[in-house]
Amino acid sequence: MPKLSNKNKKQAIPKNVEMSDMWGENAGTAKTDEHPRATWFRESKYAMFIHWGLYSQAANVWNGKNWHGISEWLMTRSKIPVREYEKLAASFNPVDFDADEIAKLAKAAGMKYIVLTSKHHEGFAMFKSAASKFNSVDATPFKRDVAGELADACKKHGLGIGFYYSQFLDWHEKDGAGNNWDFPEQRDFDKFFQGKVLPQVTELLTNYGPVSLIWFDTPGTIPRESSQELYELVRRLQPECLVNSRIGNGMGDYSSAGDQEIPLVVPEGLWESVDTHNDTWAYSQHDHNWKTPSEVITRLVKVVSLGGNYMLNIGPTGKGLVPAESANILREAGRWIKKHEKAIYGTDKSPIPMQPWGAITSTPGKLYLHVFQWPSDGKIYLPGLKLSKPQATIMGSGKKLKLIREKGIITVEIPSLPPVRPFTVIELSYDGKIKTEGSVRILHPGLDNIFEAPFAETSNCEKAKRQWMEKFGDWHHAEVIEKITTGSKMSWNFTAFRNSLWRVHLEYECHQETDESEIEFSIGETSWRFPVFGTGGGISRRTRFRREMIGVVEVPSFGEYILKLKGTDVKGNNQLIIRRIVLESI
Ligand code: FHN
Repeated sequence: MPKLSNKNKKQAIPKNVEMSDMWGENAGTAKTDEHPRATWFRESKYAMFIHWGLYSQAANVWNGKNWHGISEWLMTRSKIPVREYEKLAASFNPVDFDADEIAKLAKAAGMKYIVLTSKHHEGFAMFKSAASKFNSVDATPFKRDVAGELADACKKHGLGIGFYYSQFLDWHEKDGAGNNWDFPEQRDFDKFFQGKVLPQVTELLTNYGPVSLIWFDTPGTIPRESSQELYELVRRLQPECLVNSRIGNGMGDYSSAGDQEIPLVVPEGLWESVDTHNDTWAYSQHDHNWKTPSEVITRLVKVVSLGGNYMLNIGPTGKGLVPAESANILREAGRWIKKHEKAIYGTDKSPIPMQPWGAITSTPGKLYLHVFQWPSDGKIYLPGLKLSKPQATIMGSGKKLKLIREKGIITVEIPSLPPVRPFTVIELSYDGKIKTEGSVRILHPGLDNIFEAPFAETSNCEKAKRQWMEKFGDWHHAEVIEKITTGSKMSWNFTAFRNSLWRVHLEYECHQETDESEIEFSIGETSWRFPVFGTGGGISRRTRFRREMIGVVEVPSFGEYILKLKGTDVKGNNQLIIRRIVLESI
């Protein structure tokens, strides 16, 4: 084992770590983008995350009480004393665990690498560790090295292996962060860091062959020197191994977005979205809220169209089995992915934002149009694109589709029903380089046209991101416009094809004190004022967004338009936030 430096200062860390520290400020944005070690990551697109540990056996029940939300936090939610929690290890015997089956499932799902929780916040290592006996080999009747078995299975099946490691929170250790029910006294973080974190990460990077990535988490208030030392350790032991941004202090090779966050605008640099199949990461016996195959595909494609990787989590049971519903859904989505692999792996982001009908992925000379909503007018519009000699076919059947230029906009003529379920992909080839020009938003008849906050021009108000939990640890995200006052202005440009009629919906959240504030809506010559109403509670606690119909508007003819909102009488201070405007086709 390499000698570990001792340059960290003894540092006391706060006793309470808030949920909001989980990935927040400290998780920064990673920089490595063009480095060759990132190539496999950029091409892979889809990965399996596995949350598996002692908490999986408890399955969100403790002493007869059911908990809801992320089950790997049971120890802290129930304030379970370390000695009592250790008993879970004494009975941990997941005889149904079969690393090979999990690797095969990942393959069938279309995933290219697996990331396992080698040690989550509970402090229990799913691998043989000389640094702590609290591990799957030494502390359980199971006596097996889970990380090792999975690494071997991944190698056998041509998948990458990565390890999640909680470097800051460790509820089992007196000096780790987070456990103030057993250890209320001041802690010596560096002692824990030198004595457990560095040795265990060294073990992970020494004993299991090439590791594709180390996935650190919840940096909280980890000292900069510790993040730095950890990063250097990874670089020294495995120069090709990637590190995510949750190592903390703005370090890492790529950025992990917030839990379950799919942004609307392309993030900077190399990035991933981490999602879970239901509303918990580890197994919870109460959670059956699985994302369907269509939802899995849609979420994957959206992320890929923004240039990111999608890592979707599964939570095996205490016996080591992947819940059947979860496995079946992943396989079902995988069948579609396999048929459309050229449109996913090795692709790049879309040249234009999400369209009302779906999302685009690209390779040089090709655009892949993933049609989530099949337009009833038989047309797919590609606003803002200039392509030389474009040709369109239906992916899979090779059936040619007619392309026309209608009023300067490339339009693909499609059959009345989607030939492939759940989604049809249209492959569009062209010569030379793609050019973007003019408005990238067109009102698409027959579909909901969504004007999202981050795409607005604003004055006297600001764009922001909001995040909140529904169930405990079940994060939701919204991109909004905030600080709206009287005189604030928001606007979105778009092209309309022809005369058309639209029902207008506004999605917003409004504090009770701002009830009955007044906003003006306009498109072209048409404008009216309407009230917004208190949506209850304070802003951004649980989801309080309300989508409300505010009127019907006629767009008179073909042309360029601007949709405008203006605060005409807004009460209170920063108590109205607008998420989006939707024009529903009538
Ligand atoms: O606290 C953890 C949580 O349990 C889970 O592991 C997620 C996965 O991204 N990360 C932390 C919260 O962001």
